[in-house]
Amino acid sequence: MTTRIHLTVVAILVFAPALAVAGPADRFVASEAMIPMRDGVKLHTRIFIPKDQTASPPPIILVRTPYGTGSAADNFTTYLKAMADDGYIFAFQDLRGKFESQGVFVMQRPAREPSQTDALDEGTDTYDTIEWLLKNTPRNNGRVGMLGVSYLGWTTIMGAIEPHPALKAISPQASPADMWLGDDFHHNGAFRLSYGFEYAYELESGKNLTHFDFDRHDTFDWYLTLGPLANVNTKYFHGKVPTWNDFVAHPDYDAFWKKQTMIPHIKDVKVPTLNVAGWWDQEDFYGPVRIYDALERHDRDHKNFLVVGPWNHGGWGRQTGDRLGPITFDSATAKYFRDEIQAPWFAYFLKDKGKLDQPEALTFEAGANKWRRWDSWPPRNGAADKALYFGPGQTLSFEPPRGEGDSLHDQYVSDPAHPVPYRHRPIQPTYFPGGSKWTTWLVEDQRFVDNRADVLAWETPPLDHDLSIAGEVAADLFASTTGGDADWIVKLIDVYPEDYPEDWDMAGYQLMVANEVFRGRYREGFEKPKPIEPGAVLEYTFSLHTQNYTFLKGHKIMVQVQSTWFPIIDRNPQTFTPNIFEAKEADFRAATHRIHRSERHPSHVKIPVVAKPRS
Ligand code: PG9
Repeated sequence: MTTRIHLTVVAILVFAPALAVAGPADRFVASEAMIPMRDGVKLHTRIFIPKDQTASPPPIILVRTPYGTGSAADNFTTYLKAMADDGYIFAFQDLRGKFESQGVFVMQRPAREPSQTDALDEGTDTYDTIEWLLKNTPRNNGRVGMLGVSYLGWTTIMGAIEPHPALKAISPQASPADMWLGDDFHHNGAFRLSYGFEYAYELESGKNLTHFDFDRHDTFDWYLTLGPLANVNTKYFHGKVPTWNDFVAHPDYDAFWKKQTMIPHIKDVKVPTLNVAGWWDQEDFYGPVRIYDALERHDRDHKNFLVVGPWNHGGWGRQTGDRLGPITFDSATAKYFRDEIQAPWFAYFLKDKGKLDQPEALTFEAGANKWRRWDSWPPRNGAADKALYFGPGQTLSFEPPRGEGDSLHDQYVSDPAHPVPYRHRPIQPTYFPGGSKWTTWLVEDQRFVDNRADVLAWETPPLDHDLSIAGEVAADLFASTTGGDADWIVKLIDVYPEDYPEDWDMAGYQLMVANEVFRGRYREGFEKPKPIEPGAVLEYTFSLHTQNYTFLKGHKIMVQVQSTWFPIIDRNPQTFTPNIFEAKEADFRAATHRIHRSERHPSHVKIPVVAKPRS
């Protein structure tokens, strides 16, 4: 096999014309290769070799993508600039079945079981690619690194489950870990409709990417007019989008989703790993922290690290990172990451350069606008959980509620025919080429829904001191409904002072700091949905994930609860139907939901309060 691979490479290197790339990639010679995998399928790979032949032999950086490699060289202007300046061989590869690669694309192809030694997965494709690159790129130093954001972060971690011995450092960034529990396609069983629909179509309508052709700019209207989810296949996809069919066939957390997640395959830290996440990542925040956590359980030799910055999805790879939407951070956080963390990380492991000054976890504490170093994440010491209880008159306080009685609740009518928009309308298609506010929706001012009758809010008085949190935020709701099912959406919000001369646009701004949705039918287990008994007060506890944030003196803390978040989350019919993807129009009914706040049913949000905020 080796000889065959070798010959193929030579042929490609001879026949593919070497292109001199203009601009920032000027110092590379670019070529293309079709790299054969063990089953004979060839994967298209763009290779950039430094022109400078006098420097010591460079390591190889491998990036594997479903999104095409045509603009790979653009990475040298920002995301990979510091590394390009330092001198690496870069290889960007199309996954099986995508763009110019042969084979069949499978959305997040599951890792093979250790016993399936003849099976193929992203790990074997990575292995075969590394083997080829080592033998066929001139002057490489025999070491390989991998990195990438999101799907590319996922291929990075998948490549490290049964790694090639030359793979010496990786950085999976915003990689999804579990598409049903918390990443792109579902959160706690609630289906991420607009993302799931648009992404599945985009990736699976052809070898290249194809945007779904909406007939209107505000997709809020489009999805509402769509009606029940069954109409997707009847009217648009006609059973031709495999991932959509999987959504329909696997509404619950069944073997399909459990096989797709790589978490059970993580049994060791085989390669030094720099996990990267953004606090306001609109796609995959659950994943990178979950992967860090899974690796950490096996990290005997201290090779596993975490960095979380004030970024949206992949925000560390673009621009300077001194702001996100209107929120400012006082320093160039993304540039800092690229120059002072990412580049030194790979230089240390792949070039023996410098020393590693990487704390176990490095998090950016927005509000205080400072980087913090931690010995563990979430911190084992230094923060204590405190409950913020919902009270009468829309108050929120650390004092538990007193008394009993039916009146100790707040209520709203949640109507699937009039769902709450998850962001300001118009809601442009997710990846609309003309510009979409998708990328910053998590930092939008929540006042746009604050006065709706179907959004409840409780808030503290202005804080008389800075209050910092570091660790996990969690919701503990006691709720009842007149329906047979309900979604519970909880948002922890920093309310800026009304008097804010620093920036009047920010006066009274409601910034989401943590949030999550929970589909009520799964309160007793994700594998088997159960109807909610109408009128029964039930407890729902779920994580709003970890955060490191300072609510500044004079700001208020608010919690909002609502039951629709459309169209990022599909509408819960609120009548129990075993599979919501097959629900009928008549199943969608308004219901009255109550959030209880009595001594016996003290709804609250738990926050990890840092004992002494550091300066
Ligand atoms: N969030 C995207 C994704 C990753 C993996 C699977 C599905 C979607 C991405 O940005 O790549």
